Amino acid sequence: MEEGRKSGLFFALPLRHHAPAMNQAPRIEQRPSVCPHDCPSVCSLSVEVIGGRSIGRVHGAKTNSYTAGVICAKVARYAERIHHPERLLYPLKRSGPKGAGRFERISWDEALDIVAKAFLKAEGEFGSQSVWPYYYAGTMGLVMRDGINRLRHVKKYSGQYSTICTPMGWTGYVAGTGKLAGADPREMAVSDCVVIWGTNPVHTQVNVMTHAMRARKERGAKIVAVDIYMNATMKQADMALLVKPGTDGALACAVMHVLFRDGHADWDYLERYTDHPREFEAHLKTRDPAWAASITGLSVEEIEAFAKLVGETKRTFFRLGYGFGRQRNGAVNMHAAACIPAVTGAWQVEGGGAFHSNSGIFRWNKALIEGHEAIDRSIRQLDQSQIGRVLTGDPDALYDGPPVKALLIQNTNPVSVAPEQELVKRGFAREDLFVCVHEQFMTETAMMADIVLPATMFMEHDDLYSGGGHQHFQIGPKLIDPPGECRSNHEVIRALAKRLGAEHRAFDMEPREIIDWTLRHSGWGGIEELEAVVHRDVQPPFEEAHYLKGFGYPDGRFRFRPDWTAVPSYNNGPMGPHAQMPTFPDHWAVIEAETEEYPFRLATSPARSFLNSSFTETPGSVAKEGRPEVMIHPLDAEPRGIADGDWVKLRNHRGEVFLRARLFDGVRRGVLIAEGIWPNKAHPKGRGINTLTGGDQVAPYGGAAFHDNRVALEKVDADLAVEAPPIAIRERAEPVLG
Ligand SMILES: Nc1nc2c(c(=O)[nH]1)N[C@H]1C(S)=C(S)[C@@H](COP(=O)(O)OP(=O)(O)OC[C@H]3O[C@@H](n4cnc5c(=O)[nH]c(N)nc54)[C@H](O)[C@@H]3O)O[C@H]1N2
Ligand SMILES: Nc1nc2c(c(=O)[nH]1)N[C@H]1C(S)=C(S)[C@@H](COP(=O)(O)OP(=O)(O)OC[C@H]3O[C@@H](n4cnc5c(=O)[nH]c(N)nc54)[C@H](O)[C@@H]3O)O[C@H]1N2
Ligand code: SF4
Ligand SMILES: [Mo]
Repeated sequence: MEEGRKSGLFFALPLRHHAPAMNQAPRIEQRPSVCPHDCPSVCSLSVEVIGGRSIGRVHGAKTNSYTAGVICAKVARYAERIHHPERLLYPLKRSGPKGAGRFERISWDEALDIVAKAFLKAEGEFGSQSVWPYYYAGTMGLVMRDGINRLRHVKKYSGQYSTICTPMGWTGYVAGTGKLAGADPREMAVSDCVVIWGTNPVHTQVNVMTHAMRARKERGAKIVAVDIYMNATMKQADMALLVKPGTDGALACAVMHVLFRDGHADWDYLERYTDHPREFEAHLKTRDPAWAASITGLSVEEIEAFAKLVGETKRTFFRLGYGFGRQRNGAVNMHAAACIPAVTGAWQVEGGGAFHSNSGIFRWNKALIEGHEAIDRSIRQLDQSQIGRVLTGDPDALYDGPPVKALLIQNTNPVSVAPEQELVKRGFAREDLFVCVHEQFMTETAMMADIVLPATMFMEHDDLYSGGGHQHFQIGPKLIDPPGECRSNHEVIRALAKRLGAEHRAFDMEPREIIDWTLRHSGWGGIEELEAVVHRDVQPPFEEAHYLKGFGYPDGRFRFRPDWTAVPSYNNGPMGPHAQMPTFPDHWAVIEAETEEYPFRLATSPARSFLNSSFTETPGSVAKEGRPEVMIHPLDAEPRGIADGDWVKLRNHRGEVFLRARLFDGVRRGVLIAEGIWPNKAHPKGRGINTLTGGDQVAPYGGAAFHDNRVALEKVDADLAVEAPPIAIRERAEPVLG
């Protein structure tokens, strides 16, 4: 027995669940699967299934050329998550005040009846749009993730405008290319220079490192990283460019200034493949390295050296991440970085060009999964990132429509991960709000529910997965039976549909049938064909991936000067301060700049051993991450009397958060980094890092600027113990599996 930290959050983990009984060796089979988590790597897995009942080690599949046998440590030890003694096993009904954590076990029928009754009541009194199905990518399986939209559409419940992750990155990239696809990411291995920009793959998508490091090892390629602190990826780079948060547009402009100035612009390519290259060159005249140095904090020499490297290395691969998009000028900065290979013409060679996401290559026909024929365009699309505003009745966030009276939540943990936590928590505490949460664990969102339903994990149901960071798709089949009474998302949605009078043929189909239909209607053959090859590689041919037949716009030209209100990506209409967006790439000064009252810029970058809020429940990951900390430059700490390990308070106009100081000279002065989304309750006074982040919409199509927050920093003298409320479940289930 291994003792976890006991604070109500961390639990004792019995290790016996996959230990075989004496002298009776269970059969161990290696079975293929796919990692379901919200990670661009979508790794192809090989899972040890022990005696048909439990799982052992999880390995990266060697047969998948992108996974290449490598996965992250937290998924390699997945046994501790799937066989966790604190998994939810039975439907629960709240038996105390909201959020007090008192629940009692009830039957599935009773639970589903209560949920259906509450939804029908809300619909009867306030209209169908007072019910809001709310979900995200806790699982990336198409059936289990997106099936909730079928119920939504058939019932005309409020829509969800999904903004929490991708709008700035996707929009900025597509503004240039016209399509969400890029050079084959495996080509990083044959590059001469890999620029890892605004992503920390050592933490967030380890396979990028596999391919980039191969290029260094086999051909002496240079690795450049651009980030705002000396994170694990920056430490491995040959050239680490430490910029101030939200200044990447300036860096990109200065690089392109030098490329034009020094004759590294490929004019044949520019004339043939891009819009307005002459005007763009003229626009960049004033954006020289000295100008960018004053904005980015880099030296003129660093900028010149980076530009020279890129200019002299045609085979340069730009691996553009999500992180630098999470600034209020993030879409502009992403677009600016994506312009560089269009200036050098790097797109023309293998190992050159840019990549952000391949989500545009799979062409999934989700009509059946999501019930597209039932879509009613007159239904409002509530902003996912503004859930705090929506639930506290902000008329703008509600589009002046009815209040939200009932929530159905799957695959996401907003009472942790959404911005403006003070509003989120106030909203969830509403007595007149009915909340049903379908979860694997008693998350902070589940704690606020009226009804909690136990969910299966990926190895306990069938689903179909495709990789945003590569080009494969694969079935993740059911490998073992779920513990207790866990049911899959599909089972819950179809059971609710029945009670709510929602009709659609997919409610009567099994996941495998839905997968088969989806594959066939997307032009990829059927489920059996896919299973025969395990994973399918649908990388578009070189000419297409490198846009040699033209970019994704009708005239085939890359856009240096996009129409920001007509980027073919998101469709809720332009929002945020889009009218002020610069026409050509630039430094757009709309970030939450420091002020006298709030002299620091805080970013909330991902932790290696957590995945968003997932894995904060596994002892292995918690032990690796330690405790909530904020990285502070020693010279910023010293005048405030802050020593390493001291309690500090971060405060802004949204709220305040207590955590420990970690003195680190790998951050710039004036910048603070808090890695990981710890549960609110892991912080004193139950206020987590998203207390400080904003839900205002980033131009041009919304999104949350998680890494763009101004804050004040001060030392706190008190010894702040973390108060974690106990969770009491009557008839608490015994740990599964013997
Ligand atoms: N271990 C782990 N893996 C994860 C996740 C996790 O939480 N933990 N989350 C998953 C999810 S949902 C996603 S979307 C992906 C995201 O993965 P990434 O694409 O890597 O994006 P982020 O993780 O948001 O941030 C990446 C880096 O951007 C930096 N950054 C922030 N602001 C700026 C800036 O203005 N300029 C520059 N140059 N850099 C900046 C951050 O410090 C961070 O190091 O990762 C997925 N994988
Ligand atoms: N401060 C800060 N906040 C952030 C970010 C940041 O960088 N900084 N990143 C943001 C980003 S990019 C994202 S994508 C969001 C993600 O935030 P979330 O969507 O909350 O992310 P996850 O932790 O991946 O998944 C949420 C839940 O899904 C559950 N789940 C998994 N599989 C299933 C299933 O099959 N069925 C059911 N019913 N539940 C399941 C898991 O148990 C987990 O509790 O967080 C955002 N919040
Ligand atoms: S790197 Fe990402 S996709 Fe791969 S196993 Fe880890 S979390 Fe899953
Ligand atoms: Mo994300």
